[in-house]
Order: sequence, then structure tokens, then C-alpha cells
Amino acid sequence: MKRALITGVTGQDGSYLAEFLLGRGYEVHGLIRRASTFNTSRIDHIYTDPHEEGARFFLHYGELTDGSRLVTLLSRIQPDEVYHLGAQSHVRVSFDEPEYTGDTTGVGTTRLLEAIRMIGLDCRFYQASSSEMFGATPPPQNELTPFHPRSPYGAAKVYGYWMARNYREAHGMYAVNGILFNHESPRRGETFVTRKITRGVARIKAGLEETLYLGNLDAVRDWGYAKEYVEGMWAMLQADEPDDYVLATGTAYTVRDFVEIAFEHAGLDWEKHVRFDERYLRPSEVDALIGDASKAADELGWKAEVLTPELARLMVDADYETALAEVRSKG
Ligand code: NAP
Ligand code: G4F
Repeated sequence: MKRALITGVTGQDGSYLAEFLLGRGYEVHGLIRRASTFNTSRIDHIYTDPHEEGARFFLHYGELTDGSRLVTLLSRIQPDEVYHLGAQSHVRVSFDEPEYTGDTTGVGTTRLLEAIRMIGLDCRFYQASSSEMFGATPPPQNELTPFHPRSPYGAAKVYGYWMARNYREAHGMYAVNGILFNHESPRRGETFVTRKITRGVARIKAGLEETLYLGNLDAVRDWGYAKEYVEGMWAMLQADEPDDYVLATGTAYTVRDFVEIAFEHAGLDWEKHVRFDERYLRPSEVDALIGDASKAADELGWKAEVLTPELARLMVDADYETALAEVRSKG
């Protein structure tokens, strides 16, 4: 039985990846942060008591800032595949917390790679790189496009990208970069723009709220469905040779387009409900990200099927169910 370790297992992608790997017969280990409240809502449905016979999903406390803990865990778990998804992943927040973002999102990658090297673990390593690394470089962007990050988050991801490549080149490690364009789902964090919009639409339709405050509506993004993207991560680690791949839909929508699609699906007029709030602007913006994933299609057979309009609608539907449940619970 193959064994995988996922950092960031409590996040959007980590939860879909854990499901996917369990479905393929893996034993899955996840790193979680100790918190005073429960932070496992995205994985509660796949959790099994480790005392149960045949349990294949295990959680371990750990932190990307704690290198010695990573050494201990890796040497105890001995994974065949390590999916490094843990990060402070919010671009706007990275301007407020640049040092913390560098420490976790950037140096966290080095701590994990170095832990693998120190214990001589023979495993395959996936680095969650990001289209945010392209930043100001105009689209379409592919694996050969120069990086020009526009945020502390983007800069930290560029560092992580080069550390993964360096461990591949210097130490012969099987380390790959998945350069993923924006991918969303009903499990997306509530402060990323797509989920903020679909949740806002659902709550307005359910009568729980009236107004949705947003920042820059002109930014262009290439939004795909997270559930499909985790399959691409796995495919990268099954290739004969380690390499770097872009995953994207290749389509382009503005934030305004996403707003229109989401409100229209709910039968609402967005202009009656959306207001501008400058607090959601960034000191430097990434104007347009549109990916060219032809290398992943040719070499891995991976292709995005769910495109932005369908994604927006399925997210609105999921959020509306939740909003209605809240209305019912209030009597
Ligand atoms: P997410 O929902 O924000 O999840 C981030 C995960 O990292 C959570 O499990 C979080 O734990 C964990 N984490 C944060 N800081 C940590 C720390 N110091 N130590 C240990 N764990 C920590 O992100 P996502 O959307 O699933 O994205 C997964 C990865 O792909 C991230 O590295 C992200 O930067 C990258 N990425 C995402 C996209 C996208 O569009 N979603 C695109 C390109 C790249 P808590 O639950 O405790 O907060
Ligand atoms: O949803 P966002 O916060 O995502 P962003 O900045 O593109 O980053 C996401 O995708 C990256 C891949 O390219 C990941 F690496 C990263 O971890 C994260 O998952 O913002 C998208 C756009 C931006 O241009 C932002 O300025 O939406 C614009 N926007 C407009 N109003 C807003 C808002 N973004 C947020 N979060 N909140 C708003 O109210």
C-alpha cells in the first residue's frame, strides 16, 4: 500500500486530495496545526478512528515553522509521496503579514525538503507552486514564462519553486512544481473572491444579507475546479521523470464576469447589491492570469473539464443550501 503525507490537509486542496488518494487505496497522513478550536471541518467526513481496524487516514500535529517536528514525522511515517500544500495562501493578507508569509509559505518548503534530505527518505515531493508567481508578466503563461511576483505571497512561492528545483538538481530528489492557476470549490476559504461572491449571493437570496462589498472587479483570472486539480497533482508524481507543470483551464473571466454569472444564477441583479470597498484593493495587483496547460495535457493526459460559469453555479447552489439551513435553524 502506498503511503502519502499531505501538509495543508485541512485546506481546500488538501481535503480533496486526501479523498482522492484514499479512493486510490493509499494510506494517507495529514499534518494539522494545533488550535484551541476544531479546524478539521473539510475532512471530518473522511476521518476514521485510528483504533478501527483498516483505518487508512491519520492526522498528526505539526507546523511548517517547526523543522525538527517535520524530521520526526517524516522519519516515523516514511511516506512514498509528500504533497506540500500547507501555506499562508491569502495574497491580500500577505501584504499585512509579509514576514510570517515568507516563513511559512517560503521557508516552510525548505524545512520540509531539508527534513527529507537529512533522514535520507526516498520519496516523491510535490510543491504547490502558483500562477501568482507570474504576477505582472502578461498572459498566456506557461512553464517557460518568466516570474514577476507582485505580492509577498508570490515572492515566497517563487522561493519555494526554486528550492524544489534546487533539491531536484543538487540532490537528485524527485521534486516537482505544480504551477496551479486559481481553482475553487464549495470548500474554498470564504475570503477568496469567488467564494465570497457565491456565499454573498446565496445569503442575499436567502434574505440573510443585503450587500456584498468587493474591491477590484477588473482583474482577470482563470478559475477551475479544485476537485479536478488534485488529480493533476497526483499525475505529476506518477510521471517517469520529475518535471514542472501548469494546470489551468485556459479561459479568462473578470471578477465582474464572475459576479454577473453568480447573481444571474440566483435570479438577482448584481448592481443592486454590490458595493465597492477600497480595503479589498492590494498595494500591487496581478491584472491577468490565463494559463496554458498544454504540457500537462500532452504528457499527463490532464485537462480541466469544469469551466468558470459551471463552477460559479455549482458554488452558488452549495452556498444556497447552507444559507437555507441557517434560515431554517433560526425558525
Ligand atoms: P488553503 O485552503 O488556504 O489551505 C492552506 C492549508 O495550509 C491549511 O490546511 C492550513 O491549515 C495550512 N497551513 C497554513 N499555515 C500553516 C503552517 N504554518 N503550518 C502548517 N500548516 C499550515 O489553501 P488551498 O487553496 O487549499 O491551496 C493549497 C496550496 O496550493 C497552498 O500552498 C496554496 O498557496 C497553493 N495554491 C493554491 C491555489 C488556489 O487557487 N487554491 C493556486 C495555486 C497554488 P489551517 O486549516 O489550520 O489554516
Ligand atoms: O480570490 P483572490 O483573493 O485570489 P488570488 O489573489 O488570485 O490568489 C489565489 O490564487 C492564487 C493562484 O493564482 C493562489 F496562489 C493563491 O493562494 C490564492 O488561492 O483574488 C482574486 C482577484 C484579485 O485580483 C483581487 O484583487 O479578486 C480581486 N478581488 C476583488 N474584490 C478580491 C475582492 N479578492 C478578495 N479576496 N476579496 C475581495 O473582496
